[in-house]
Amino acid sequence: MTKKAVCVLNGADVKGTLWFTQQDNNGAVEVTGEVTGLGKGLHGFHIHEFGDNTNGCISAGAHFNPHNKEHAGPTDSSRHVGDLGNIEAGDAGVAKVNIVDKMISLDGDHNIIGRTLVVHADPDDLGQGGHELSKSTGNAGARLACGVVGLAKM
Ligand SMILES: [Cu+2]
Ligand SMILES: [Zn+2]
Repeated sequence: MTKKAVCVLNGADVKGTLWFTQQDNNGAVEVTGEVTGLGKGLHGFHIHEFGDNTNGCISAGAHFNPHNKEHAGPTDSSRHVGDLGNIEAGDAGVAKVNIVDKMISLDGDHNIIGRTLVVHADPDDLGQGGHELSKSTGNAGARLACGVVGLAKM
């Protein structure tokens, strides 16, 4: 059965709505939508562990990582489940998102529902930057906006 989820991002300047659709159990999840108010260029885009925004995006914790792996890029077989890579904004500060990801899920032990989607100030180096934070966060910088992923009406 198709499952659907939604996340509304609410930052000081950065806003967005992202939709998550999974056609079959354990199938790929399609992520679509738009994020506005960004600087031009790449911005780290991750699912963080907790759906807790009581202290803003900080209380969402680290990247969703149920198998205790190192941070990497979305096409790497060994990665955090939450590693969705980057989104890219154009001159107008708008990023159109269209990602198909095989690791996140809308059920089971990779379920992202109830966790937080975060958009960062800087590019995610996908674990390859050689910075001390590359293998944990991709050195993606501040958390510009976040929102909890919730079940959507079908
Ligand atoms: Cu992040
Ligand atoms: Zn990560």
